[in-house]
Amino acid sequence: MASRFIDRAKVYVRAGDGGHGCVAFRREKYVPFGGPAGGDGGDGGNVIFKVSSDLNTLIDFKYRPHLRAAKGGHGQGDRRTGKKGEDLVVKVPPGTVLYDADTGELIADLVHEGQEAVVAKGGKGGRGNARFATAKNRAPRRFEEGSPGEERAIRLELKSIADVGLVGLPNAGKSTLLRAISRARPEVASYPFTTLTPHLGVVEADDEGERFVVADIPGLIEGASQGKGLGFEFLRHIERTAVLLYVVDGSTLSQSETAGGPIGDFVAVRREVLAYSEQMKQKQSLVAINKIDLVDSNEALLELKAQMERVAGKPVYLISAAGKTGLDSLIQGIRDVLAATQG
Ligand SMILES: Nc1nc2c(ncn2[C@@H]2O[C@H](COP(=O)(O)OP(=O)(O)OP(=O)(O)O)[C@@H](O)[C@H]2O)c(=O)[nH]1
Ligand SMILES: [Mg+2]
Repeated sequence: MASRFIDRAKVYVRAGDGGHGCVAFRREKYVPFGGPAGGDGGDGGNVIFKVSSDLNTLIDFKYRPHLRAAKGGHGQGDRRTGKKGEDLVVKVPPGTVLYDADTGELIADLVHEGQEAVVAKGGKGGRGNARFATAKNRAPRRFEEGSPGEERAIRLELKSIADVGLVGLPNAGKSTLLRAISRARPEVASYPFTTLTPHLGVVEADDEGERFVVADIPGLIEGASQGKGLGFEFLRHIERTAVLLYVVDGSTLSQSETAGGPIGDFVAVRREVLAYSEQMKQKQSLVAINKIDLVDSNEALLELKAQMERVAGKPVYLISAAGKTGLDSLIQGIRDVLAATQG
């Protein structure tokens, strides 16, 4: 299934109305006029948007443009309060910015996993007649209606979809790397084309809250720009990232001589990426040689690094995504490049 990557949406949200207060009287044997016993209405549910890194596009909103939270229940006799309307919690991907569609006002910038914003408040439940009894009026028939839930149109924008795009052959370990450096959970498997849709992960780059967003896309193969494989179409998802990170499988170094090895793989992927668009040529990039845990010779690795640096003309990092080695300096390297592109 080809998934569409949607980065803008407009939705109409409506919080639940508050329930009405109730007018009721106690009915007791031998008591001609029981006291007022109408309970309050329950509050209406809120509409809440909440970040979940399970999502990476706004596509769900295309199919669900109207979102409503539940109404509060009406009050009942015996002073029973109406049930509170359940909140409607709507998941959005990290990096979703919410605006009031009518005024343009910024409502929230939702970045962190679990971060949430109440976008429409539920109405208050009305008071029942039990609350209006006074010494003078022991049998009030007065009650309040619940107030209506807030209603508004909201524009969602998935901003800076990612800062860094991962590119590489299928099986290079892109998804493993994203899992190792963020809380995103793209599938990982030992066969090519495991990743079929883009995934985003937020990398916490330091303790001061600096972070960047990394996009994992399906692997690219030679001839991708002529339509081979899957990956080419997905390059558009990283067209707006500031930085590309080439992920190269370093373990092919110790395998047969048949393929081009890590250098040949890098050159092939870079050719496809640059064939995609002029924009790709403007991007800063870095190279990570992955799976170094599978290479026995340290000497061979350093040799490969030096060679790769000559061919790529960029910083090259030796990492093991699975073994979580070399990741701190890679993250630091990405930060430096990002800082340079922003500054
Ligand atoms: N030994 C070792 N294996 C790794 C490492 N990184 C990834 N792998 C393995 O390589 C295989 C492919 O990893 P993925 O992360 O799915 O690769 P991918 O680049 O996302 O692949 P596609 O989604 O198909 O493009 C899996 O079996 C991983 O467990 C590593 O650092 N060391
Ligand atoms: Mg993958």
